[in-house]
Amino acid sequence: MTVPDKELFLSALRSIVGAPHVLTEGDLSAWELDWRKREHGKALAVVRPANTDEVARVVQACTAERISLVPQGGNTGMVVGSTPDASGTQVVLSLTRMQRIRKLDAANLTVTVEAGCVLQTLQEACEKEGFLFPLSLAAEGSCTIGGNLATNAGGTQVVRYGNTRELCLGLEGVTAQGEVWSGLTGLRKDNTGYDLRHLFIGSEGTLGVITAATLKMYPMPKSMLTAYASVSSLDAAVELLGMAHKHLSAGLTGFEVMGQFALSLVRKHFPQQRVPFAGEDPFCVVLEVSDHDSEAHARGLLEALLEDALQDGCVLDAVVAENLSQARALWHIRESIPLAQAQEGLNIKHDISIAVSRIPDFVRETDAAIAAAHPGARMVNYGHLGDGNLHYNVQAPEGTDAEAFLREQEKPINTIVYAQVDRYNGSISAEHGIGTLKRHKLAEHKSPVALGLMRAIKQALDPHNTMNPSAIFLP
Ligand code: FAD
Ligand code: 2HG
Ligand code: ZN
Repeated sequence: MTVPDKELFLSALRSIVGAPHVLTEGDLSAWELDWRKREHGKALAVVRPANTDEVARVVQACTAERISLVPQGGNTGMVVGSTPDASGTQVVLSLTRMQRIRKLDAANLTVTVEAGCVLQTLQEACEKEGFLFPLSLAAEGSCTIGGNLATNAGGTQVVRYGNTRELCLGLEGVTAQGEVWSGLTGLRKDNTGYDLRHLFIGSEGTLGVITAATLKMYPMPKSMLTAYASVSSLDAAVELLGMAHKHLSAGLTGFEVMGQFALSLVRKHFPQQRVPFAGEDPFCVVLEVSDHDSEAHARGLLEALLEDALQDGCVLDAVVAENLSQARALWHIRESIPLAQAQEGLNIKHDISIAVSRIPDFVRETDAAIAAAHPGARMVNYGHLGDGNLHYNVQAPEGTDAEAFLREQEKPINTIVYAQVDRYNGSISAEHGIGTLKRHKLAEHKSPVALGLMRAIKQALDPHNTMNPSAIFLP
């Protein structure tokens, strides 16, 4: 695009959203740099529409000029999917001005919300009316509903409530041609042909822009109790999970595992947090029970589970939170691991899923393979064990240059881990998505038939390849 054309294009954008909401100057790193600080792109402009109509007109203006758009919510994604490339030719479409909760329908147990609403704001709004919006992740103070849907985010409550996909009953979106699709039905049953919402969920901004959604709410449980237990091995953690399913049934709402090295990073970088136990047992678990009867009932169930598990030997030690602030503190330990990892330095992330029963063998074998090939590499194992989703991360050897480690060893380490994931019939992305960071890996690990179908969908919905063209697919 030549400079006069560029000026014309920018003035068209300004006339749609207002000049203060087309950013081209100054420090744009909040929109151009990804959360993990892996890539600093360069935007043609950051455009901040206020409503769906403005989104549609911005998309029309971009498509007419074949200008690429990168939709962005809270920019907390883990796979460099929400920031522009370095070309200076992509528009970042930031949805954060669209935050309205349009309707809370108590009888239908649904809430309709705009894409830029921050997850925590929605949780709090539902709670105020006595409902639970169960999606929960450490980035909830800044990630948005649009981003959660576009990545099909998981988090810590999936074991009971499912991923974001399971929480979504309807969508409103803008197509790559700039048309508005209104699908905010709130229906639990609707078999009128293809279910379009499922195409947009998890599409990482590559098919269109999500502008609003109708989501499920649940009655707020009477009691939610948290326990923290140490276990001697991952096998013991899996055994405890099985016992928890039996004892608690649908009352089990969270089950997270944390390796001792991951916890040591929390101790090191957040010394104000009181991490239970001495730090000698290889793994700890945080689990949560929700109960619609009473706190006493919930406590009874949880204590019976832990007594059985202590007797059985799969749990070595355990504490149950006495009150909400203790429960929050225990969850905070788990949620601080990604932040502690970031403080420790750049790191390699593998967000994988494998059948729960096979995770202990996977970790034993893969740890050994990496230790042999990359001496000193530090394995940071933790994650959503209840869903078979492990964050199998790798930190550079202590005291070494993390940038050099990533440059030289990320590829061979990825190769080891993903070959193992294939051997175990797992997935190379359980919840973070593909973004730009893993698109070459997707091409290697997805079947050609599946990739062909995905490309056909992309071609049909976004024929000019203007919607987040660098994400998911290799050029
Ligand atoms: P962004 O990062 O802005 O965007 C993510 C992707 O969605 C991009 O491809 C973008 O183009 C697209 N997108 C954003 N908004 C829209 C829209 N309105 N329409 C179309 N496309 C759009 N993820 C989990 O799944 N589980 C976790 O437990 C978890 N924990 C995290 C903890 C921390 C500390 C951090 C930093 C991140 C964590 N994440 C987790 C990753 C991240 O928070 C989620 O992927 C989240 O859903 C991204 O939301 P966002 O608004 O920040 O999206
Ligand atoms: C979590 O579960 C997030 O905390 C982040 O998905 C995982 O940083 C990671 O690898
Ligand atoms: Zn996670």
